[in-house]
Amino acid sequence: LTENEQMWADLGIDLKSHGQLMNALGPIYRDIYLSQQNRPKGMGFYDFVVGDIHGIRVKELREHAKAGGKVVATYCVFVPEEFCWATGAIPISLCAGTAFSIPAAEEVLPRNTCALIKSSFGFKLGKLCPYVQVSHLIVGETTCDGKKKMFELLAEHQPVYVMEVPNKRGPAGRNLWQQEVRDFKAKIEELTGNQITAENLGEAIKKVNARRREFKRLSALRAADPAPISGKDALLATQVSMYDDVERETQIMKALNDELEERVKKAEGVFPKGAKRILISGSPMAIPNWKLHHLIESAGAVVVGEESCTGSRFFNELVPEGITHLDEMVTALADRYLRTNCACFTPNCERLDDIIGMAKALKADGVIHYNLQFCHTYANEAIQVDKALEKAGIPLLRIETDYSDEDSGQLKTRIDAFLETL
Ligand code: BJ8
Repeated sequence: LTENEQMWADLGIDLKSHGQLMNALGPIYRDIYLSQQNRPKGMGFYDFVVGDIHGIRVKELREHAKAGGKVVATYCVFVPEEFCWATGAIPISLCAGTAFSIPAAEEVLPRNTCALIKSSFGFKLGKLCPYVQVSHLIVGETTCDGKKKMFELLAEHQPVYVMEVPNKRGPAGRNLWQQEVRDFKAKIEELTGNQITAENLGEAIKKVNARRREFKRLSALRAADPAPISGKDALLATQVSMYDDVERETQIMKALNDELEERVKKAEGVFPKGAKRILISGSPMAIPNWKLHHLIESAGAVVVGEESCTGSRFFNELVPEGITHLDEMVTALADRYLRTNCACFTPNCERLDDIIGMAKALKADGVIHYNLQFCHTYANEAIQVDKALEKAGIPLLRIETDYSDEDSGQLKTRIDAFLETL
């Protein structure tokens, strides 16, 4: 066994299936990513990370665990990562973006469940993901019914803690969420044996904000025409930063942004000036889900932004800094997370404003609404997105898909036809 294989075996991974997954990912990454022209040098880090996707970072997490540290896994941007960093735990967002892990999940879950839920559950059931295996606690949320019930099943295999997210943002919803955030804080303190203080939480808030600021900077740079970076690369940076070390990511992103700034000054881009510009809006794209970006960019357009949890909802809102009283800090932090404009809220008008605001700021020619099949919240909200964009005069294409490649031909035809109209 290689060093990695030994580590995976120690973590209880099914080496045979896992080997097939790794063998499949290499060529996909080469086709989708390494085939791109004129990529920023700063993407080298991400190529390196994906080249050893279940190796180097897992090793770091394992060493952290061996030294007594905790690893906390999440699926949703509602879970406040600052509490983890404050107590010396490492938060990681789990992969849920491949069809490969779905057959294992379909032995248990109904087939008409969203691919993201099936993929995450399948990673555990199929013993395919070393990140799941290395985690001490999985934190779920009640954002949608499918996920909520899946977490009950997941809890039969690994410790799971579920945060309740309210359906409405009014005073009652806010009170509930404030309490949920305080309960989660207590849970993390209990898990790590470390107290959260104004000092360590203040530090954590600054660290996570610093990474958010670099992502906001990246987002602003993508407004340039020609676009200095492909949508695929920007998406990858977001996906990786969700499970990487927060300070390292800030440094890597800073260097990447410095490079992109130079490109913008020289009017250098990855697509010719005037290429059609697309904003994506909708369900998150968990790693390694690069399907829609790849289809759009293969058709000659460029993705300039993602109104998504693997996009703006991950970094747009900062937590206020400079508060010195711990309880006030926690209140401000909870309020920040409540401003995540997820379709699980009713109403969720703020999201419509975000889409229009981003489309204008990024000079998008059109919006593609991305909906995972069987995701009812986003599918129904898409009707309102449609109306709002029509009123704003912004063209929209609505796409519903999953992780398989079966519909690629049909999607390509629809995307080509949409681009023609822009
Ligand atoms: S804050 S978008 S990460 S819940 S796609 S599993 S909603 S059926 S992912 Fe999400 Fe948090 Fe909201 Fe963001 Fe359910 Fe829909 Fe599947 Fe979804």
